[in-house]
Amino acid sequence: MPIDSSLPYDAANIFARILRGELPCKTVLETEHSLAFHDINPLAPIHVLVIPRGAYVSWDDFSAKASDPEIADFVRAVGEVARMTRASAQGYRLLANTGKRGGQEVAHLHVHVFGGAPLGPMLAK
Ligand code: DGP
Repeated sequence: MPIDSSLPYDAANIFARILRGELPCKTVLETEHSLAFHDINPLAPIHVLVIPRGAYVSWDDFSAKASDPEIADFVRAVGEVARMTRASAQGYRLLANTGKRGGQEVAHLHVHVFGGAPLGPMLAK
């Protein structure tokens, strides 16, 4: 069920639990303000999630409230993941589902990094 990204941050969400070490993940990259790990249900040969360590519901929330160092770290982490996984070698896709209509299911900002195969059209009509 997609979430409403205008809701207050819920510290019980799955990614908050991963950040606290309460749930495991397959880590790809750790930085001061960000964490990247493999998606539990990969939709492409490379499917990594990049999340900020801070408590931000969505891209909307993060872009409005995060500090410049957090934003810089996060953007660099996404790029670093694309290079580390070799997704960048042949092209890749970034996706940040945001809010109900955007299909966001976990209420902690995450950017999907997809790669490793031709990814097809952006959206199905
Ligand atoms: P979205 O629909 O954009 O909110 O994507 C949520 C993604 O999170 C989805 O691709 C599956 C992934 N996911 C959900 N639970 C877990 C988990 O416990 N561990 C990991 N690694 N990924 C998860």
